Amino acid sequence: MRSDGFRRYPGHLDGDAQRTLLREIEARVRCAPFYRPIAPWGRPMSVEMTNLGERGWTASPSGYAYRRHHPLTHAPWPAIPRLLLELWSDLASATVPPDACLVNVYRAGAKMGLHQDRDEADLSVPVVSVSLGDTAWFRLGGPTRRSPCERMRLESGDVCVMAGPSRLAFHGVDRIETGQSDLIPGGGRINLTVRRAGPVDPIQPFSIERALPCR
Ligand code: MD3
Ligand code: FE
Repeated sequence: MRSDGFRRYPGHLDGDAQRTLLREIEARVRCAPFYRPIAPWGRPMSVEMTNLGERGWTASPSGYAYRRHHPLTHAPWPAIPRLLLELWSDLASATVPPDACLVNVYRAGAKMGLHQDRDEADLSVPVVSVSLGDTAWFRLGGPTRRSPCERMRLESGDVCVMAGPSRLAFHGVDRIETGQSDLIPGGGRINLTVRRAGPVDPIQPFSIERALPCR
């Protein structure tokens, strides 16, 4: 158990829920195909991506940004499946709804270097992640690149919540371990991260001038 707000729920989604969610993702990917982003330093990433929701995380030679449209089709991203919205309300303890879901696909050999997630407008809102398919060797550190890392295997159906200080922890995926799940045809892993990317409206300050008189 970590004390930094990171929580893991091993096997939170059973086989039926995983298959249902995968089918919903596959249907949406037909409208918003996976693509391989070019990192700002010019090399294609080993992970393929697409997004769901109002905003989607994109990488390109001009940098990282949340965008409202798919960079190749220019269509708005498909909707976030209901199961993910329910996970968010059950686990994120956030007062705002999510507006983005990054979908990462790891085929054999794909990995993700150590990084922080800081492109969202409000970095205090938690992130909820769902793993499907092959097992990831995940590395979770702390607030600096040199913080000690904990290694864990993320398996199909596992859900993680990054709240509190862990929201800004460095993390990465070292490698994919095949043969642990037959969920994804041809093998591979899909990770879904449900997020609030856009600004969180401040509470409207109470104004006596605006208050309606009682009658
Ligand atoms: C810790 N994804 O999409 S999921 C990412 O497996 C990302 O695809 C990895 O890192 C993946 O940005 C890791 C677990 C995860 C997701 C978001 C986090 C851990 C996190 C955000 C902050 C801290
Ligand atoms: Fe990340």
